[in-house]
Amino acid sequence: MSLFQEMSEAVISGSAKKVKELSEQALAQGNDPQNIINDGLIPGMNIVGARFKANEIYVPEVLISARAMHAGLNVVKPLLSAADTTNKGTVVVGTVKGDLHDIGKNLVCMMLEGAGYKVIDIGIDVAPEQFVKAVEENKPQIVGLSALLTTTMINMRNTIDLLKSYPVKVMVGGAPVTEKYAQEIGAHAYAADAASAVDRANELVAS
Ligand code: B1M
Repeated sequence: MSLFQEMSEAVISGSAKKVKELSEQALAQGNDPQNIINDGLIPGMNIVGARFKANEIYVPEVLISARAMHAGLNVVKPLLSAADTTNKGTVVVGTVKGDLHDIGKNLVCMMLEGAGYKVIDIGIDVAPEQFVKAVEENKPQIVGLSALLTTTMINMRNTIDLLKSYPVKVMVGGAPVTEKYAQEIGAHAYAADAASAVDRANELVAS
């Protein structure tokens, strides 16, 4: 079994200690931090997602795997952030109201930081008014909204409506979100994954 397969298995079995050790080992072997995320950590979490969907595992197991995935992300995060120290702009990022999913959002934050943005992560279950407050306080160029539930996507629209009078661009993403939905609710950009979020942010600050 390859190191990345072992890492995926450790995410699936929820062994945070093993995921941390394997992530450190992968870095010591000279692997790119982004490959560790894309080829080791995310595939494991994808399998967890499929099993959760098929009712083969339940919320506690998913949480244990999520914690294991975070243990790996914490190992690679400093290296991603060190990759580029230029400040390309400020991005306020949060998961919308009613939604507690933060793994994808955290990845997006890490990738943006790694690409040279100042990221203000305002957390999960963020009400539209809290996004507005963060915009007033931090004057970002971009606001990033994440949603993982079809029931909370509506809060992207509510947030965008409130932000219309502010000079910020809004980027949206998350598993149920599509390009079409992003256009319908008036978002300036849609990103399907964390790497594309960096591309879209670069386009938004250049426009
Ligand atoms: Co939840 N959950 N969950 N869950 N959970 C999903 C999303 C679900 C699809 C599982 C399923 O049924 N198949 C389903 C949603 C169904 C739907 O709405 N259509 C679901 C459900 C139903 C629920 C609960 C309602 C379950 C319950 O209690 N009965 C509940 C809701 C809680 C709430 O939020 N109010 C719930 C709870 C949980 C846990 C707490 C157990 C846990 C979250 C832990 C945490 O985040 N700290 C959890 C998890 C882990 C999942 C799955 C298994 C994995 C999500 C994940 O982290 N994926 C998920 C199933 C799945 O997606 N396969 C599921 C890995 C992550 C890297 O990907 O988040 O998609 P993702 O992020 C990607 C892209 O989407 C994108 O980039 C990221 C990196 O590439 N992206 C952006 C994300 N945000 C972006 C923002 C951007 C740009 C790109 O710009 C700003």
